[in-house]
Amino acid sequence: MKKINWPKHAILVIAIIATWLTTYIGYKTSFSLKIDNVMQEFILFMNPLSFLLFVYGATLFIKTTKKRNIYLFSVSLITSIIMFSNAVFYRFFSDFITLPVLFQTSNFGDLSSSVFANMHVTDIFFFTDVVIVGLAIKFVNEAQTSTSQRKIGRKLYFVVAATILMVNLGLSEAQRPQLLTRSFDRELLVKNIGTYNYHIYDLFIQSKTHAQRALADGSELTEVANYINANYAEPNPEMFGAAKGRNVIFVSLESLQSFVINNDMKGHEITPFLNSLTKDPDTFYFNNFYHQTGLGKTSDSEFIVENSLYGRNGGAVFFTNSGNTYNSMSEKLGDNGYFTSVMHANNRSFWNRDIMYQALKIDKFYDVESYEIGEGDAVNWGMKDIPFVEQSVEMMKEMPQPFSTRLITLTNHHPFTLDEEDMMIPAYDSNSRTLNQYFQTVRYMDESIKVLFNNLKESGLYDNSIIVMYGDHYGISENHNKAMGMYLEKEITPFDNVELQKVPLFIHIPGYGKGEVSDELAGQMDVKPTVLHLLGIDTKEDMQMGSDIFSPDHEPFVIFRDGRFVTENTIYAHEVCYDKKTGEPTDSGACEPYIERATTELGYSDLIINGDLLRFTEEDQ
Ligand code: GP9
Ligand code: MN
Repeated sequence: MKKINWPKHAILVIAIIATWLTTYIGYKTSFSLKIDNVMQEFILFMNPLSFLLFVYGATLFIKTTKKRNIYLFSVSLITSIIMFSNAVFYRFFSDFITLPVLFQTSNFGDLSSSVFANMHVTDIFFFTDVVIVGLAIKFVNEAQTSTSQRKIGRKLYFVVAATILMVNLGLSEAQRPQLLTRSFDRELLVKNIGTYNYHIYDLFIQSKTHAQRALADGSELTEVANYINANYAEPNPEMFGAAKGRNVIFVSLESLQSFVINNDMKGHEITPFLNSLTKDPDTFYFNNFYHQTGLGKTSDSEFIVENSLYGRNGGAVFFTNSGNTYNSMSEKLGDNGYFTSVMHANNRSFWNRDIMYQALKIDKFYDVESYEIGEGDAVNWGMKDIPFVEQSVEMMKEMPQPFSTRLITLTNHHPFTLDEEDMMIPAYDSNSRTLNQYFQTVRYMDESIKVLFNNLKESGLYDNSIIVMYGDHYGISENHNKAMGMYLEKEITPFDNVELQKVPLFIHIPGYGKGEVSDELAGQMDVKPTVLHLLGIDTKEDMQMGSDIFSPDHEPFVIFRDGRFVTENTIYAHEVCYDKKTGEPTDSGACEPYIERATTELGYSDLIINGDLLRFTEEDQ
């Protein structure tokens, strides 16, 4: 090659462009990232850039050419190894690497045996940039800069890099609000902030978790156990074992709030099937039941139902503490001969479910790959609920019995969109499109539950099963208070906002005949002990915050993740104590004794999770 004089920093520019393009082409060829619009494609294209500018940019601080070149070459090599490893991992797990997966020993067996099988010759492509950088170092003869030039240029360079990062984050936030605070999906993270930034983010979250865990030694456990024992509620002898040996079919009713049950919207019944269930002699319908989720939304509801513990205050516990030891309902059911699973037609990495389900000892996850999504079967976030339940029942027929499964519905999810042919009632006409459409998607979900019941009956599974259905969290946020006020014909106060956190709970026991509408004040925390007791499984030794709703000792006290709470006579919200009957602020003395209890209980739950304390109970056993 003829020696030409290249501009200063030519190698740096070549390295950045080479790695940038290699990464982008890698995205397109090795991962199936769903891109819905041009903006998402643009974000995907730009997302490696800010990271590469920063990391490669460190060469601007290195004085000698030799060291600079070694650094550039190493960066290109490391980024290539990261992309290559993710590609190989993705072929097997349809997911990106997260640190806990590398540390979970149970995964390692799978990993090492499949790593080689999943390498392709074409993966050499990932190292294209390394070759390019190598050649550039060898053949490019770049001009040198003076020290003063260097300083000005450097500043400008990092301002540009930071600007690109900001633009990237801004566009991502617009596409996916709360992407980083809720961290709901690795695929979304990679699509929006890029693989490299994602790994830094993952490292940050995981190291925070590890530090807290390292400081715990199990001595806190006694205090927590004392609190839990003191609140234990003896099962109701009449209900204990009432459904012994039966299959359990949980249904997580997406975004379903109680205000629609036995209610109408301009004369249209919103949930005709669920309404009929409230009057059904085989059903217990709980109309004074609250969700207790935080930022982790659906995943928090799953966490609560599985563990009878609170999710985390910030971020989703499914992400932050998937490496913990738990004593989950699924594990207990497994120990009692049950085959346990979750059925949900979404990608497996969403909410980190694939990893967390291993920690919860769930035998199988029927994710989107288990479903056939035909023409017209998808809307909004994915598969429609009706084909979803139809195919789920088909798969249930094949499960070893007794089984426990959790169907997670999806159609009634924000922004509540529906195909014309699935609209069974008209939209509402407030100023909130969200609320207007909500009634229609709820109506559709109700229909899917009817299909579920019919298909279970046809399959022969119905008689030997119980069906436990609950709303996972609110669907209409406080941003829509005005429209909500119009529908409910009242002004929505902080008191009403607490009341609107009521979600339905149905426990349907075919053939039972003594069901009723119960106004026992309860929350999602209570589901685990209630259901286990129905199956005749003891929970006396369990580290759980809830208690059996059927128990005569069940305490009517529900604490929200954010510290608000509900008692028999009061509601406490934003430091105001409300009288439950009038909805008006009342003497704070009425709430006082519970304020401390709420703080203590949330604190103990956090202690268990942050310190991974249940690992110490396992060691005891
Ligand atoms: C995603 C579904 C919805 O798989 O569970 O999650 P959400 O946004 O409701 O937490
Ligand atoms: Mn949800």
